Amino acid sequence: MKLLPTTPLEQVEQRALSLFKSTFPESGHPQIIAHAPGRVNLIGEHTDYNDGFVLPLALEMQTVIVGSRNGKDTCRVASEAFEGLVSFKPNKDLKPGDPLWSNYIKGVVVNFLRSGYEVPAFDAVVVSEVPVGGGVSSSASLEVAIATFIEAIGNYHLEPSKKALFGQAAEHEFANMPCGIMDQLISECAIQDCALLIDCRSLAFEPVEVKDPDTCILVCNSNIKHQLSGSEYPLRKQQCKDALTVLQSLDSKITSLRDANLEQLNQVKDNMSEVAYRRARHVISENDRTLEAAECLRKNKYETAGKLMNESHFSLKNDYEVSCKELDLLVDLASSVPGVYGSRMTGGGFGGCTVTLLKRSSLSSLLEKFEKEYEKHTGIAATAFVTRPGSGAGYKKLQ
Ligand code: GAF
Repeated sequence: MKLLPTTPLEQVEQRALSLFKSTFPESGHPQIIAHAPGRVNLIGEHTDYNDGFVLPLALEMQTVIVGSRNGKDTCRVASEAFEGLVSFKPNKDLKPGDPLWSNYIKGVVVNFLRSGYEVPAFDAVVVSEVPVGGGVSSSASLEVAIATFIEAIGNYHLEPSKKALFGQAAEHEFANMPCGIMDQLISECAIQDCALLIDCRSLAFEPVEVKDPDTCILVCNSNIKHQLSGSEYPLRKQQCKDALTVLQSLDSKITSLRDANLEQLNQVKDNMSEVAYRRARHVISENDRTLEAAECLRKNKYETAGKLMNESHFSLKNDYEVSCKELDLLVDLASSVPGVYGSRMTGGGFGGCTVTLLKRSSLSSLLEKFEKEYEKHTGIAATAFVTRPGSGAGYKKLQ
């Protein structure tokens, strides 16, 4: 299996500049070029909306937005990936509609306006290297890229967490996806060569360096597309809430699953459904695993970090039930290759990607294994890329 190449940011920016010129030939040279990355989460899955801990890193793959104020009352946006020009007036009454990709943009615009920021009408183009529907946060990278673009054309300086929250709100209201804050926060705040241990309650984070040259991070796309705005993600949230309500009868200081431990959960086990119990067991144990994994990575203890990743997958598969047979197969295949420390599904689940931590010297054996076995068993070809932790969103003024 060949690895997907990583396109340097400058090349993606060049594509966006050319697209801007061909889409808006009358507009002259654009004023702003903004970018924001996709993400892969090393560990800490389905914990963010339970006030818990996550350990994601930014991909080197980015969404780039190039554009200018247009001095009119209507925004016009084009995307390299989709036909047509989208037009809308930047006002608080904007509603979601077609095409779907433009909702992430409109949703962020509305959130700026509601918070009292003026959004000048703009012409812009979107070019993205982040695979869509691959579970690596293409939508969060678009939200954060447009928030960064608006910050730049408005000459604003927003708290990073505020931009992330605008993106999250856009996702909730304009894409019907009640996500947590992990994807937008890492896209905004990522630090080169580091994963971030994020406390999703306070939104504080600590960098955890991941730059050992002998170790690498492989992201493998099952190429099964998930549709998270379907019923499963909100259902998991509800089941966590059900478990929380029961835990609160034990101790009113428990305001989210993050505050509970397994001993407390076991004390109230008989008062909740078996499903709610397993969902809570995943979240509580995943928080512990995430804190421990961050500590292990800080000390270069990859064997233990990998073991925690394997345990995370097991818990997501059996207790949280968000994996699928294709992801399980990729994890099993990875686990059978010597030199692989650990592997797990990453992101919301039901398809998308796995993340594997391994010795660099074992990379070719792992790729060979995927090549030989995955398509044979699923009828689908997987794709993979190696990533180092990239940096977060940013922009340049061009004139
Ligand atoms: C999706 C969501 F958008 C995140 O907020 C997070 O909940 C993740 O699924 C699961 O950890 O990516």
